[in-house]
Amino acid sequence: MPDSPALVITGASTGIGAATARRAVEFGYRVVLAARSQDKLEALAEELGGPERAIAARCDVTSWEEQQALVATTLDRFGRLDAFFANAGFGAKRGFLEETVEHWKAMIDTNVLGAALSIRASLPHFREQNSGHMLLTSSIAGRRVLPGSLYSCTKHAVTAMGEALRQEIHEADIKVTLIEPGAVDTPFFDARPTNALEPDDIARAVLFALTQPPQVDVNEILVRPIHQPG
Ligand code: NJP
Repeated sequence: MPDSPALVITGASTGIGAATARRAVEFGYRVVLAARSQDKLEALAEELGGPERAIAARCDVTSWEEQQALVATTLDRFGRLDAFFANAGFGAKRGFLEETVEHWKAMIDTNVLGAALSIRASLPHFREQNSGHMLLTSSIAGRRVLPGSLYSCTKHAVTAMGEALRQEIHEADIKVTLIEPGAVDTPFFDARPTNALEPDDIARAVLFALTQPPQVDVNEILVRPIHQPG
């Protein structure tokens, strides 16, 4: 167990992040669970086997200080950092006259700046050890433009960020994977969607990317539920 690889997951308190944590532990990872809801993170860490397997680390991804502290905690508690899943994010109603300006700012800060800060916090360590794996949750909405969707614009930025990072570091032994879900039944939606994927469907895609041999860099995985038209 002390030599098991360490995976940081942001947005780990619910949905895709929590499901990925469960799968990752099953695959032998130690996980650092990050989000703002400390109580949910602690309950999940307990479920996953306690401090030797899973640590709850409160982190608002919009804070540079908290992202740096998240990486420092991982290295301090587990002695290594092998992969970072930048997954925290949320949406907004479609329509450029919908939502408040404050909601827009928080969404852009979380979905775009938060992902960039996760890269900035973990990359020095990946560079130093010349290995590591950065995974980013984009979306089908990061591949297709949706009418009136500023959320879709944030996810296009994440898709671009993954490719920009890949091109920057391609000579290093560092992998970059964009995860692009279609509709997934999570608290992301106020009204739960029908005909959606389960969070574990995306978790298994994340583990597919994580468990490839060293020479394989899975750069994008787009997963729709069957019958999703767009
Ligand atoms: O949603 P949900 P998902 N700092 O609401 C956290 C994308 N996606 O699992 O901080 C740190 O269950 C929040 O925790 P808390 C989506 O855009 C989804 O579906 O405690 N963490 C929670 O753990 C997102 O990027 C669908 O409130 C922050 C997590 O983020 C990712 O999948 C489709 C935070 C959100 O979990 C996971 O979303 C798609 C902050 N500032 C892409 N703000 C879908 N569900 O259909 C939020 O294409 N969190």
